[in-house]
Amino acid sequence: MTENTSWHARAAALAIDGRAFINGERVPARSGQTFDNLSPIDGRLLGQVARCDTADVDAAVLAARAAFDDRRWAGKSPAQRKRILIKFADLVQQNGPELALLETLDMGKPIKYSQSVDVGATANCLRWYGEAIDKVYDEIAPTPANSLALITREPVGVVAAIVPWNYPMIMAAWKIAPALAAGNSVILKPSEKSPLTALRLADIALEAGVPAGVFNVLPGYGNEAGAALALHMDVDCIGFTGSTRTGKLIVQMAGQSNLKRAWTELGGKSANIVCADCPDLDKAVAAAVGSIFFNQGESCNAPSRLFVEESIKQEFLAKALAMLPRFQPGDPLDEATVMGAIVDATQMNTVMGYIAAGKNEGAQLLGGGEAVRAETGGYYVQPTIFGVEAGMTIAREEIFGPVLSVLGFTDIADAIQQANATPYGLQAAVWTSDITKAIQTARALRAGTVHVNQYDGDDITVPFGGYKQSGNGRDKSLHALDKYTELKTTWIQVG
Ligand code: TXE
Repeated sequence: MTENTSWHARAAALAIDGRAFINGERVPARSGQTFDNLSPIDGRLLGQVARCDTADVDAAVLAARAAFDDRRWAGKSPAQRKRILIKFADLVQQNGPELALLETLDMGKPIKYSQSVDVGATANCLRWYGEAIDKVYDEIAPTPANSLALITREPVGVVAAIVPWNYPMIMAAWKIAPALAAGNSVILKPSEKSPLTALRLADIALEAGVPAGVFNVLPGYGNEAGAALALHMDVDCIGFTGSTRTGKLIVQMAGQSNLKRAWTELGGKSANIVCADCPDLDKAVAAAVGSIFFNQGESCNAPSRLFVEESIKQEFLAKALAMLPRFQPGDPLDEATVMGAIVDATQMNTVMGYIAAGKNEGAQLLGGGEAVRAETGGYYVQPTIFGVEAGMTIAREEIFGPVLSVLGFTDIADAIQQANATPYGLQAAVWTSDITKAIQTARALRAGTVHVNQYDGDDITVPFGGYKQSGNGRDKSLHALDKYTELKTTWIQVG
């Protein structure tokens, strides 16, 4: 049996449990309602998933609040929470093949990456915050001698995490790991397009020793379960990753209700600037192409705007186009596939709509541009490269698909001005051999992360998040703990 048939065989044998997870138990939605969970690989019905709404949110918040108030989790020492989170990470790794398969079936990414990237990063994130939490010290303020002022961090309480479908497990882990490490109770709402791994994470957390009520998962639609969480008067904090449009609603709903702390990680239109003095053109081409087509282009930090200095643009484009064949979409369950299916019909229509807009507005289609593999019943789009002018729709708006927009520039000041001319500010990159130019450009780019002479440098130790309408707050690194803790001052009279 080849790997390919083996993944197909495992997929056929997989039992899907789409029930919610509240207070340590799998339960149907209070209303009894479910929705169809379809695979973008072939349109196949994977199973029914609980359609949670306000009643389920109320039940989960009640359970989370009770768990927080009786301190069954917050009251554990950081070293105890550490042990449980590390066990949670180990179990994620042990269940890796099943979790990878669920992720691939649910959102269409290649199995090769679900295993190596998504499972690995999720386990690593849980382990990292587990290991970190008993090494974080509080502070004593430099007050007058007759006082002792302690500045301590306390968990914020009940945290809601609303996450998207592009990296379902990783996006969940980036929020639940620091929130749980800090002692909060958590309610996770996965995207309706990809709820399966989040539900399995809840089973695994319980097995690892996270007490009932501390971690709850509510699958459902954004305007039902999601909005009920954002509006809830007893949710203390909400961590959101998704579109800028929904991020604005989340912040509004937080303000309309109890002013819960609202943290957002939103869209991007990241600029990748390649100067003529780029130290390694082949590496720059491979990074530009590999990073936009990774995950079918469904990455908020994808470098979707490529700026190439005019003097090397033709050479660069020739090399980029030569790489397209290796990114042709294939069966996500085949281990050789590097680009899989678009998450659903709606998203594929959005992507194809942008491709049509590019053609209509006179952008130069250099490669790709077609939907393919329709005979599978799934949703696949060719890796696509357009030569564009600033101002065209596809040069400005986030497409969230495998579409690269290429622009030119004459000097670095021009490149910086164009790169910053966007409402987004998630990531950016500059390729140059000139260290002064690299640093000055990195300083001038308004983005949460600026890459220099690479694009994929990243790990859990560094913050991730955006400037401007790419959101506020930061996931990953010790800084993420700030979002899920309150600062308390305790002023003690001494003598
Ligand atoms: O995101 P949504 P969608 C961008 C990307 C993509 C577009 C649409 O441009 O094309 O968003 O994707 C929940 N109250 N990104 O529609 O709608 C929803 O159920 C509360 C960028 O999937 O923002 C899901 O759990 N919650 C991004 C989550 O919000 C609501 C990743 C994200 O969904 C809600 C994903 C509401 N009213 C998409 N409406 C990135 N930066 O990584 C929806 N939700």
